[in-house]
Amino acid sequence: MWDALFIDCHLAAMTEDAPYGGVRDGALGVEGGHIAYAGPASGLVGPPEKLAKRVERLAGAWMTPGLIDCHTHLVFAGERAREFEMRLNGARYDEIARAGGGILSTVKAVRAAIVDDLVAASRPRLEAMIRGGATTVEIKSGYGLDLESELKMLEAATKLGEITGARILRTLLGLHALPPEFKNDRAGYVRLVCEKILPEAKRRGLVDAVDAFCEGIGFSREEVRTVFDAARGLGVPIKLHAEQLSDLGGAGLAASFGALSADHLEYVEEPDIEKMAANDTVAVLLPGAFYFLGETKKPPVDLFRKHKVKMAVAGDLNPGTSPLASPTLAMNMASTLFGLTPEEALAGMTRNAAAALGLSDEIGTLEAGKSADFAVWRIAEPAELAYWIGGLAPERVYARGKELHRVEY
Ligand code: DI6
Ligand code: FE
Repeated sequence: MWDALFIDCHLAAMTEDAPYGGVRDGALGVEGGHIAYAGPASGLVGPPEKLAKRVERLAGAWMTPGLIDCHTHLVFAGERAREFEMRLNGARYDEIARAGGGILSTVKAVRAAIVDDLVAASRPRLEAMIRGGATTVEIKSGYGLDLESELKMLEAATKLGEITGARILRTLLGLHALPPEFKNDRAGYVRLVCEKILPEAKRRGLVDAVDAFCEGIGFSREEVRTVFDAARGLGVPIKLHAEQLSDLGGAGLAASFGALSADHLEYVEEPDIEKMAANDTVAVLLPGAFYFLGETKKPPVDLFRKHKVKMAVAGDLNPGTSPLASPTLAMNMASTLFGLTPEEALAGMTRNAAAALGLSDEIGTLEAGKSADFAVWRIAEPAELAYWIGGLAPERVYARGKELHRVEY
């Protein structure tokens, strides 16, 4: 007997066998937090009440895999809305920085916070994402920039998963910005990350991947290579912020290390895309930052298609460049700004996002054996998920078979 059986619904299973992996008049059985059955209702081997302890009728709703935001900086303290306001009132960047704005203002606020402060500040953002259909969220550190504060951020991310029931992946983003105390010692900071922060985060079981900001205003390819070597030595998977504002060849470097993903990629060139294809490195597109910064150079979506590089879509939720806590709005932006089809946008927040986290066996599609992570939407067609410019929300959200969110209409 299954724990639950959902019927009177359509599945956008996001398997690759049909558009959206679509199954009209589908059914989904759940047992022990996993999917026991996902397919046509006509394939059920008996009357629903005989198959499951609980039968849920969804009145023609669509079911999708739980949405996966595979790139966020969701844990932070303080705010930067005032900075946004100053900018729109005509303030220059150096004036904002002098008034205490910019990324280092977030670092200051994070360093002053305790873990519970970070959890309290970040929880509403995570819950907004869950109400928007997210069941898995990757969260990066990178606003602590010292041992204690980076660990604090990773601990806060861990706690948020325990509190909300969402699946949280934690990424150490030590090379995000140069902390003020290392202003004249870049190599010293890279050593601190490689020799102290990463090994300690790993020893405490707080890290699922490593990331870096490879950019003129961030860290060089050689600095990034040093942290990748350290990650490889510890067996920690690799991701990279690459080619957001310029081409430093970061995506190619990441691919050569077998990275799970290279993210942003507005400025990536074809040879590095070929390296990504050869190493199955996912291209994570972040339209929220592109939108918020008013960028004009788009990521080369046609080349990703040509070389069959998987495209994921993520929110990049962060206080400076992408205050975006809506997975479906990220999908809409991926379609309207970058030209992804609605099906590609949904694959980008399900199947391909799972690949970007190394979790393809567990989440990302509705298939027997995978975790029972799914969302239920009152829509007529799956294309609606990328169509609405905000305002769309699922009726129900489940992770590991457990209900995280429900509204009755
Ligand atoms: N790229 C970005 O655009 C953000 N981080 C990153 O690696 C900026 C984050 C911030 O301004 O707080
Ligand atoms: Fe980012």
